[in-house]
Amino acid sequence: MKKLMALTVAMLGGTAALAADWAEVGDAGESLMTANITNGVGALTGITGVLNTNAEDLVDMYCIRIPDPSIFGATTVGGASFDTQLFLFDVNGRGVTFNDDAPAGGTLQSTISGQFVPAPGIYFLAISRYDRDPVDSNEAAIWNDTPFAAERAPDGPGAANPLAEWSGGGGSGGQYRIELRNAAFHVPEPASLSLLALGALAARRRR
Ligand SMILES: [Ca+2]
Ligand SMILES: [Ca+2]
Ligand SMILES: [Ca+2]
Repeated sequence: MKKLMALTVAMLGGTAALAADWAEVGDAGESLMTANITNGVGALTGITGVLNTNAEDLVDMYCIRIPDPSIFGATTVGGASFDTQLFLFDVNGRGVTFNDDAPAGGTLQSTISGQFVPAPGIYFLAISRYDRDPVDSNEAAIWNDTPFAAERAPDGPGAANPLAEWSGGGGSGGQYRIELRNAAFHVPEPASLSLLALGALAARRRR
């Protein structure tokens, strides 16, 4: 048993060092079906990509995991030089939270938290060039435009409905880095799988 515990500690120690950014692959899409799926292990510390002003590159969407909503956060403050918007959707495409200009004020970049995230799990994070906004199948806005400097749960006429498409013009874009706090890659961490395997092994030994 002592050996098993030492092995567990070693694996946890090794996993703690696993943390990385995700770099956009190709051009991330703007729907659940075409989003970049972040594959990796451990903590997802950020996402780097580009919203190209000279292309139809108005929205990039990424599939991530949120292990603990109470400490989750995402921001483009300090990570982009253009006017960004950040959105979070659930796996059914329904809006969770949104911010245009960070609530702290004095910036056109965006910050969201886990305050409106209902449970740990898989979510879709989207960045857009202001003022490209998500709408439902009737072209009703899922979020209102204002107030700009507030993080809000869906409050538009289409608030209750899933994302169908995006609407409105995009201002200039550029390269960005979305800094993430307490987010994880889409796939489960191997540590939790290993611990499950170790648990199963220990249970088998007790028989
Ligand atoms: Ca892109
Ligand atoms: Ca903004
Ligand atoms: Ca907007």
